[in-house]
Amino acid sequence: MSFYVTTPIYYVNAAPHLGHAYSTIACDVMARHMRQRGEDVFFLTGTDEHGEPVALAAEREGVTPQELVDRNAPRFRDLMPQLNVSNDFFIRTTDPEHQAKVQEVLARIRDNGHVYEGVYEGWYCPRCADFKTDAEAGEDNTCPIHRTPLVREKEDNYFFRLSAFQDDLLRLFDEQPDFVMPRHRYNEARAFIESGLQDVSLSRSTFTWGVPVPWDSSHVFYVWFDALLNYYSALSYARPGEDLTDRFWPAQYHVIGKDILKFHTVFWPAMLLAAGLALPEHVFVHGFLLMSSGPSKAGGEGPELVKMSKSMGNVLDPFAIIDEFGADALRYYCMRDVSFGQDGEVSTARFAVLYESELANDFGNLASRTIAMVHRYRGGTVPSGEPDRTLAPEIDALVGEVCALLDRADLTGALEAIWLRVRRLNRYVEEQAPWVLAKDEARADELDRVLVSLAEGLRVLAVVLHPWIPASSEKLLATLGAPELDLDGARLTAGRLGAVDKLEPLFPKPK
Ligand code: ME8
Repeated sequence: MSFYVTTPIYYVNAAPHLGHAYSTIACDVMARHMRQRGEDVFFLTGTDEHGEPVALAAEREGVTPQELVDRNAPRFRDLMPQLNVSNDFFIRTTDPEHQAKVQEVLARIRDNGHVYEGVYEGWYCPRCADFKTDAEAGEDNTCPIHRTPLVREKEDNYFFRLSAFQDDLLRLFDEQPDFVMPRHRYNEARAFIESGLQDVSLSRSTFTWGVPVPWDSSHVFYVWFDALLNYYSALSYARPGEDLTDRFWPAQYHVIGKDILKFHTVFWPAMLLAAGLALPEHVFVHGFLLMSSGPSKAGGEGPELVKMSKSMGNVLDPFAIIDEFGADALRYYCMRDVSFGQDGEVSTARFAVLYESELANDFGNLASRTIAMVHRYRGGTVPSGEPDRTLAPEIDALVGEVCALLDRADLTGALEAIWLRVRRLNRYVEEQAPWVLAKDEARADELDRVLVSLAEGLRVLAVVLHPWIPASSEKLLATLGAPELDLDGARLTAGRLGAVDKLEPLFPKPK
């Protein structure tokens, strides 16, 4: 089966921050997990490079928009290996192939009768690149997300007949109740549709930085229509000489933050219907990472790390964490401390607590102790006997639970299920007290059973945890001499392990 997952494509006029890392890590967990299930996976991320904000930023800096995006896009591209993210392609909306596809699809939408020429007059937020309806315009005509003044725009535009899709969209929401996840976001999107859809601008004519409208050279496409199509266009040119569209379209999951819900759950399916293209299975809308102190953050922004007061010690800088603790620690923390789908507060203090109590103590120590005991009591070779029958049902059930949870994109719930087993194995060590068994030759079989159970349990955990903490998992599996990652093998097995290496602490104390 194919599995196609996408992140939003990020604006290049600001630097990458924790919010961008968050969505990307979440998609990476899903992609890596599905690869472990043997699925044919394609994972896409990239940058959104057109539109007014980029044109204005370039003007301010005295460079061309192309120069600006060429300077900034690599910062996002370089973020991926830093996060140990396994994306299959990185799309830039300035790629000529993308632009040609945008023109092709939007011309088709026009040929299908869903585009007309008109005059737009209304409110616009340059930071959202969003035309706000009167109902959306906040008090005193400010942007409800950014709380900055909206601009009154009047310009000749081509319009997309969004209003004509109201009934089709409601039918989609009826027939596919998990089209938008989680449920409260489904309700929000549905309420927006039910409140009545207005047609939206498809093109802009007051600036030129965008994909040219093929039937009218004085217009460029409105940046959102250009950006959304990245999910479709990428498949046609990600692999030179090969078109992956039939293999991966439509996506199983578009993962987005709640700030861009309207575009993905209303505009996007309407556009696809208008173009006669298949609709994605799910749009998963996650919440915001919030920081408790410092200046309050407007809802549409990532945590404004730079603006926060370092003296308050609450700046969660992803790059500083990666430098000091490695990408796994950041990946784990983001997926663990904020329930995926909800808003949640993050802080350096909570990071430190979870790093020490869960990664270093619960998991790291379990690994160190187990490997050390295999060396101390059995010369570095895991005994070949059967693992403990009292442990097997609980450990062997894990992989099924994790698969079921990830089928619903419950990335936090799956970590919780895994951690119950980490704790179970730690209790097992205490209950069995191998150091006592080791003193009694007559109990050598019992000690063998405990050691093989622990080593195998650890192997199972490392396999299942791989999507969240890939580097540590691979290190541990290499130590155990069992590098295979497929989930079919994530069950306690006799005779699977043999000689093991020494293991440096997986999550060392901070310097
Ligand atoms: O909106 N917490 O780009 P963008 C969690 N180019 N996630 C956050 C976050 C936070 N505090 N802040 C940002 C755009 N994000 C458009 C998208 S898609 C066709 C075009 C994440 O650079 C979250 O995924 O503003 C949010 O939706 C996205 O970054 C916005 O990134």
